[in-house]
Amino acid sequence: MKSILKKALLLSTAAGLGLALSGAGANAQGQLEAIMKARGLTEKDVLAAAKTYVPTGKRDEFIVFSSGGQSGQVMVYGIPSMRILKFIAVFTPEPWQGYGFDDESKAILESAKINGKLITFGDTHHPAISETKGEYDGEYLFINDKANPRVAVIDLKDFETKQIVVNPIMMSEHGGSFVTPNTEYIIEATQYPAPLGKSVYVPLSQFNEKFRGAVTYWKFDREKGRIDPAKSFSVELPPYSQDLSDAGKLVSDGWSFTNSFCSERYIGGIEKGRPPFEAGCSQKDTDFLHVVNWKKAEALVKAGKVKMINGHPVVMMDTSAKEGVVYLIPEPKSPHGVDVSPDGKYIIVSGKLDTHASVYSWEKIKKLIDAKDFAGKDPYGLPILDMKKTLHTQVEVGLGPLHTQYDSKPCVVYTSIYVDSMVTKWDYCKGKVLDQLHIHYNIGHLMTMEGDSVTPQGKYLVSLNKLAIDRFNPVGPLHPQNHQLIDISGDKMELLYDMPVPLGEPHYAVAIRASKLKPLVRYRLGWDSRNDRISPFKTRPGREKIVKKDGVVHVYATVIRSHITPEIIEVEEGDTVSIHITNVERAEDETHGFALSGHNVNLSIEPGKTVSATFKADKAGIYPYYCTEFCSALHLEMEGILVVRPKGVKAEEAGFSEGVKYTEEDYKKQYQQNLQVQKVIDSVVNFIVSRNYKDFPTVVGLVEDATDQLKFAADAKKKAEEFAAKKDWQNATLWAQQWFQYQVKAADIGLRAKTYLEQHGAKVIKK
Ligand code: K7E
Ligand code: CUA
Repeated sequence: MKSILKKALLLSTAAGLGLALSGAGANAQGQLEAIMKARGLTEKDVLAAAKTYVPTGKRDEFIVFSSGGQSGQVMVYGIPSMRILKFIAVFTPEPWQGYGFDDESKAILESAKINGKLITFGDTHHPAISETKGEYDGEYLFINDKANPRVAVIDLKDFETKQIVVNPIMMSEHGGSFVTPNTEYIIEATQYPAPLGKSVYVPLSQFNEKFRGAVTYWKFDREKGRIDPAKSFSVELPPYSQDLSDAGKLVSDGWSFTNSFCSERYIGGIEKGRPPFEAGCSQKDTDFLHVVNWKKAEALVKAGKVKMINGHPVVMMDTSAKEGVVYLIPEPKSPHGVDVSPDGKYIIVSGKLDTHASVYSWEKIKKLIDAKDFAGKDPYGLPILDMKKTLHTQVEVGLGPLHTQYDSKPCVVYTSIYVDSMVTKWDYCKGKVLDQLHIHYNIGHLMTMEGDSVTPQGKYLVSLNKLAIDRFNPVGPLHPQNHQLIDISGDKMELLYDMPVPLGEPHYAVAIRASKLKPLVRYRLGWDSRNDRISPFKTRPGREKIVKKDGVVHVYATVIRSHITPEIIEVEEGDTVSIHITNVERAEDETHGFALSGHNVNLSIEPGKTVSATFKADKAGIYPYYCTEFCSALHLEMEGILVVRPKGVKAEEAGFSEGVKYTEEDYKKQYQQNLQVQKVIDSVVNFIVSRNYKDFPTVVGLVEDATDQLKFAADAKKKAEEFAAKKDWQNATLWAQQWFQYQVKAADIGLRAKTYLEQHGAKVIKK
């Protein structure tokens, strides 16, 4: 460690790592050197650590939404730390969030049945963030299910899935979700051809005549935050095995682009000695890029020039050929990704079996279309443009190029190279390679910050890899997936971090500047978050009740630290029970869970939320229920019993027996203690209200919560005094103890608020 450079590097790195260097500089440097030596770290490692480490309490600059592949979920993590923040349940039940367990979210999964079958997984591929004028606006997220053609809507106010729509005419898809620049539509394109409609039989011999592809434009109703299937439509395409899609932007707005990889229209049958799909689908040197004028298609739908298939309007190919909706452009062999540049002027396509990335010019394409200058027609009458006349350039980027993402620097792009396992950085304006970086191993998609918006943010790139092989500690034959973080701020790409993903194949991801997201911290009291409305089962504290209506026992319950009300629910064997629980907390992060023994009931109830669980109590017995989140010191006591009486057995008043017999002395002791505690609370309250606490929303929330707890304390105190007046020392003491419980909670919250104010420099406003 001699060179000055090295020393400077170590010092700056140490500062980045948050080590205090002032005064103890030499000491910290010595420590850092010792750690590097002991752990075998190079300077490059330490620099990478400094670039990715986010100290405790600090937050990430970008938030990533990654496909969770076969898990049917979406993974959320931060950049540069790569810390996972959440898995959003979408197509698959997820117990922690109660998704697929509460009645409200079960209804979402049930609305997405296919031919009456409940599908409890999804093969998620491409997340897309809603856009306004081509910029990510951070309001909604969409994701597709390739296996069972469906698209889901996630609201980024609470990161919950609100809707799943089933494609009415496709049997599989892949080219979704991609949004148009103002999120007018969410694009979903087929993958494997099939007759349009739902489960239509046609013999394979009629493949060319009856099998079809399509692209669906799902209308997004921003007011409602939902897709409007009634205003959505599709455009019929030839059975070419369509692949990825992208929406045009700015100059190419109103158009969309969809690849295909089997314009050979080949059908396999390896079991009968026919060459397999993979051979048959790569015979020709080119496939077709579909260029679709969706604005024109939209007008044709409005004019009724469609065929209704399964109740859904489809612009058929003959109409498209006549009206100029679909154009085809040859593209090199078995392409995969198609990515429109931020200015909308170029479309980059990569052929998996080629070494080139092809840059098409929108200006050239548009000129040919306007001049009706076609090179020919396909068997379905769709016009074909001359490939050479539409190309801006082709660049040799490596073997097996897949996807391309844009940098903040003009003309700079990154393409994933599958076979060579690397990222190629190149200039698509001048058509030259700038840099190449090997990754581990077999990259699929790659993703830059806001990289498919009109204003990419540069800085970082994530490589989403298919294999992890030797990167991590082995965990059996099923390896984790690997996201690799790459620094793209300089001329050379630098690999910074490997992140194992133990979830599913992460096909694609999108990253948004964290400051654009404005999620809620709590719901309005009684909120049904799955339907975004006040729940008809909202229950206020003190209004809990059990009522039998139309043969169903409805339990209107509340939860708050540290009890579930009611604590005893008694029903008869065979009863249908519907428990509606409202979390009446207003405190941040005070979620309660609800698990009931043996009935597959498991709920997550965040502050303000109301959720329901309906089940049949079909076997007599004693079934404990409890809160599953360690929410307070007396969390284990947050319990209750479902008593299921055998049929015909009369209800019996519970024979309550307390463990301890309390005396007047016990009561007085507890009472005096509580008065002392109240003094402590009063001093904390004084501290808070004498500061400008209203300037701190977090503290305002805590104060509201503490005020609630103190109200409960006052109620309990009153009850204790009433029993004391009757000389019922047993009940008087128990209520005095309950009063104390509320005081403890209020004090706990008050102290949190006080600490927050102290740490955030609150000012004294009155003495
Ligand atoms: Cu390349 Cu589905 Cu976009 Cu996988 S996809 S990699
Ligand atoms: Cu609520 Cu534990």
